[in-house]
Amino acid sequence: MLKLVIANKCHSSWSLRPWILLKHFGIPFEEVLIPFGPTFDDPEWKRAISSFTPAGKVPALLDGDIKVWESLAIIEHVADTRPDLAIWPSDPAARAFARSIAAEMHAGFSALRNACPMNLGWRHGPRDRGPDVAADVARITTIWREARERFGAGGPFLFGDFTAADAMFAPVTARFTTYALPADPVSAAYIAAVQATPAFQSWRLAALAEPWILPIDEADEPVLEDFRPHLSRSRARS
Ligand SMILES: N[C@@H](CCC(=O)N[C@@H](CS)C(=O)NCC(=O)O)C(=O)O
Repeated sequence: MLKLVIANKCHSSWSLRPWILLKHFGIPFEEVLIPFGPTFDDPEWKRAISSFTPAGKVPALLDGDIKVWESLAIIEHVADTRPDLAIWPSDPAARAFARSIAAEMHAGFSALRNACPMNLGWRHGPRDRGPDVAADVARITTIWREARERFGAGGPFLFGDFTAADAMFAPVTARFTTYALPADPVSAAYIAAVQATPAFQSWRLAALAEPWILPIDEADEPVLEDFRPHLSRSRARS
């Protein structure tokens, strides 16, 4: 059986990408969750994952003796090994668009990723997060609108049915929710559709039950809603 190595569900956005894909498509896998240490470069955490991946980051996939790392490479490996599943759209134009935006996500949007780390545990209010974040948000919502308009007629996702591209953007939808980022109506409906999937819901529930706090991912700003009230946290409360 496939083995997927991930970290904290509340915080590990890259882990969510292949995880939601495998879950959504009903592909059986064993989950190995190795909680982060106090920092991302914690030596004990690095040691714990080093047997699974030479890159020292999660996610990683073990398919028998084959090791795959990098979220997009894992998704491609799964797509290669399961040609019976429509993991990428079948129409060539849709497929090309899907691959391009998945790669754009994998390589980019660092302003948004740095300023608004995924944290499913809290919800913050809207605020000006600077021009670089605004540019990332504008590009992401443009991608979502274009995909929905050109290819999305068959369902609520970017290409109608849920595909690898939706898996790549799933953690981004969480950032829109956590940080109240501005979303036009098409983007807001898309965010809601991703977050309503049983796979996303089950990730979120598990995330909220986690006992771990990751200080470097807790934004230092007022909290509108705390979804993990059982954890005692001192920072960022209004
Ligand atoms: N480009 C990588 C990014 C992986 C990544 O940065 N993962 C984070 C967790 S969400 C990590 O392992 N951080 C530990 C570190 O940077 O040392 C991918 O697509 O898988």
